[in-house]
Amino acid sequence: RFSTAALIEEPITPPVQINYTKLLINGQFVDSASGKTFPTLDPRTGEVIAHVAEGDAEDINRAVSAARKAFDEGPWPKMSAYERSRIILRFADLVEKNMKELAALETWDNGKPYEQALKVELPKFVRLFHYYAGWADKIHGLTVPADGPYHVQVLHEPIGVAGQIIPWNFPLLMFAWKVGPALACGNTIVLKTAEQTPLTGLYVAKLFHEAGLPPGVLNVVSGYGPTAGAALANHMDVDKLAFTGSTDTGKIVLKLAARSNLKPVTLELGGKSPFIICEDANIDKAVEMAHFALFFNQGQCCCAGSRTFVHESVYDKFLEKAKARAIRRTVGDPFKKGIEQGPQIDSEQFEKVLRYIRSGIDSNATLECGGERLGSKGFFIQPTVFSNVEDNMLIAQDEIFGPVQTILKFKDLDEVIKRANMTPYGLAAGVFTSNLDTANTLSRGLRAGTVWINCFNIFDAAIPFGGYKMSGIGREKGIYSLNNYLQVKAVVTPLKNS
Ligand code: TXE
Repeated sequence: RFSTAALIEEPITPPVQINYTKLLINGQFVDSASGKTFPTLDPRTGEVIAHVAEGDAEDINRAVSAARKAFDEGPWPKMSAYERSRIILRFADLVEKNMKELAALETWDNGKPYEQALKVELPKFVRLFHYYAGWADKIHGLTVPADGPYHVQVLHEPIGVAGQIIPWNFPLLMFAWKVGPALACGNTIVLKTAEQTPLTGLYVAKLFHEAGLPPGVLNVVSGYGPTAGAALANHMDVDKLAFTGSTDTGKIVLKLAARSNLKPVTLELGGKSPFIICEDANIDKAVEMAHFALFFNQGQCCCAGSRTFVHESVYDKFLEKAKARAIRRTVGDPFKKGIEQGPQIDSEQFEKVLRYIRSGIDSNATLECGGERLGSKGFFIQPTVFSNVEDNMLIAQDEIFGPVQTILKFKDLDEVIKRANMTPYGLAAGVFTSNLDTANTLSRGLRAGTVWINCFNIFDAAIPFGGYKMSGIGREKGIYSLNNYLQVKAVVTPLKNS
């Protein structure tokens, strides 16, 4: 029943060249200290796109030294905030000029639809840097009243060398969420990209240097987690760590940070977000939005609406339409126009998703559609819908991170709030209703960092994002992210020095 017309016979040649595959340390592209490289693969075919320098602990040391020097000796943290903001804006202009190449590189390395990369993610990337460039010269401290004859200033200073570890599902956006606020506050950075998607991070870091960023301020190291990533989390000279990835790895980096120098850590981790469709919801819109909430980006979103709770009175109608929508989803070469879904990122994630699908079938959820790989090449999976899902099934508990919608039935609000919260995660939630009281009750009752009402996946630069419970620590984007990258210093002076 799925159209395989769009599937790959011959993959479309990406309209971009790969120019940057080395590590970017102290403003220079360099080989890794060990001379080793690793392959990055095309998820459409599993074939090698390029060999990239493989950074490990020694390269992290070199990058941290460069970032330390750039922080301690300047000019970046001491430069006027206005100048810093100008460099960030110039960078954003260069990204705008190179949007097509960047989108093509992102699609090639990650497998996401080219139109999504070009029309959604790159504009959001640029917008985020505009937003934080705007903050750069508006970050300031306070004076506070104290008991006694004291003048008390509270200074907000950059925190120092920031270590940042990002995942592969949104390589460019995760770069922006991390780098934008850190630079606006005057910090220097060592960023480790995900081993599956090293290409766009190197490209944009190069553009940052063209825009006038001084050497050593932004260092990008490609490499694996247990080597390069762990070395960064464990480093004694890194002053702050920001991580996005799985909850298990989040625990590892938090331990490394504690064991080394107690650097503060922000974590943006996994989720199992509820998407709740109430009896008074506009069903057609709810179907479309629930579909988008789960299937967007091949289902590889930390905030994916991966538990679709539907009120019993509209359940059958919703299910029929949700299934029809999933069957209509266009899957194929992400470079092809009109394709909604590309391949999963790699064989590991592909196998993981298929394992969860088998577990759903074994636990007697009803497989409404999909359930298998699509084609014989690359990592494509059929859009899959399960109904009659129960809370205790693995597919309703674990983060599947793939195109698998699980539909559950509920009777009343108290019940659905309780069930929606019955998870170690708390990243996001969706609510579909036309009743204001219901919307208010649910948005107050759900323990999640974001509640989208009659919408989903709204990622404005100004809106904070992050998780309750095991979905993370801290918030990114908006004004909240600035605090992650600032130290607070109280300076106390007697009013009269007598
Ligand atoms: O994640 P990891 P993986 C979830 C999703 C997915 C699962 C596994 O469920 O199926 O995690 O994906 C680096 N020290 N999310 O294995 O391992 C790694 O190199 C330091 C949710 O890809 O967490 C990469 O740069 N760093 C998520 C980053 O951590 C380490 C996005 C993420 O990889 C490390 C991705 C170590 N010991 C996956 N081990 C989200 N929240 O959006 C790995 N890394």
